Amino acid sequence: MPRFDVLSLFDGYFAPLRSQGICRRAFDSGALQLQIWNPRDYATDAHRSVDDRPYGGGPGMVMLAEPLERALDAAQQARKGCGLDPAPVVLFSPAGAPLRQADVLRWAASDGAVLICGRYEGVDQRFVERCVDVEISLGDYVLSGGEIAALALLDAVARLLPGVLHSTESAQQDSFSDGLLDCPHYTRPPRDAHGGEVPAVLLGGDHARIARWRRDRMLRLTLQRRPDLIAALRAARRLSARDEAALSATD
Ligand code: 9D3
Repeated sequence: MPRFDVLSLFDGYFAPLRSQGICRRAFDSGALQLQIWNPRDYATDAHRSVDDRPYGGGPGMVMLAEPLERALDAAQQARKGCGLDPAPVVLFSPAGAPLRQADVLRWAASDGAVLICGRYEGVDQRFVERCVDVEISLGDYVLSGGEIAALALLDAVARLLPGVLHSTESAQQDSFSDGLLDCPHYTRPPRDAHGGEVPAVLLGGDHARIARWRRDRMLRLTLQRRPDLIAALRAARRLSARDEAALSATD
């Protein structure tokens, strides 16, 4: 049952997580705990400053180490009060390692973390060196801050927690398909108003044939759109001779 403490100047981002969809279930059942800490509440000057101009010049502002450090201490103290050990400290940053499902699985099985959402151009490096254990990015595009990345991590973790999805089934499915893009899905009617048809194999009851069809579609779609994922599976010797045959089929 992980607990996450989030340091953010914009706590409004996190309210919908508690009130909607799958994530709400995770909170309602107690499977996921979340507390938001605003570094502004830990600023010490009259203006409650949380940022200042960068030494050396340049655009934008840099988050002050001091309010972050005090907010982090408060979060770790609160965790200690709940009988938890000090948590790993995550900083969301465009310079971090991209978040992967394997990481999400580990966070879901952990006691959680303190998640720090940067804003402005970045965070004073002295804070990063003293306090941060791991830097995580959401991908190679520019966001306005770390909040969306923190939400992505929390959402990805929440759906894996016991009692949230039909957890065993869907989460296991994730790891079956492990490393491949998903196959197409269909539901009723079998022929829609635009003449769109469901592939015949899915309408028959031959489950072995259906499983093969799905695997083949996953393999071919992944080769088309994410050849990097196919390369990774090959390098890990995770593709069978049958998989390779499906990948070289031209029909
Ligand atoms: C050229 C300087 N910019 C780096 C790309 C400065 C900069 C822009 C935007 C520094 C920080 C930000 C705010 N972004 C995040 O805090 C962030 C982020 C992102 O922008 N992309 C992907 N993942 C993440 S996680 C946190």
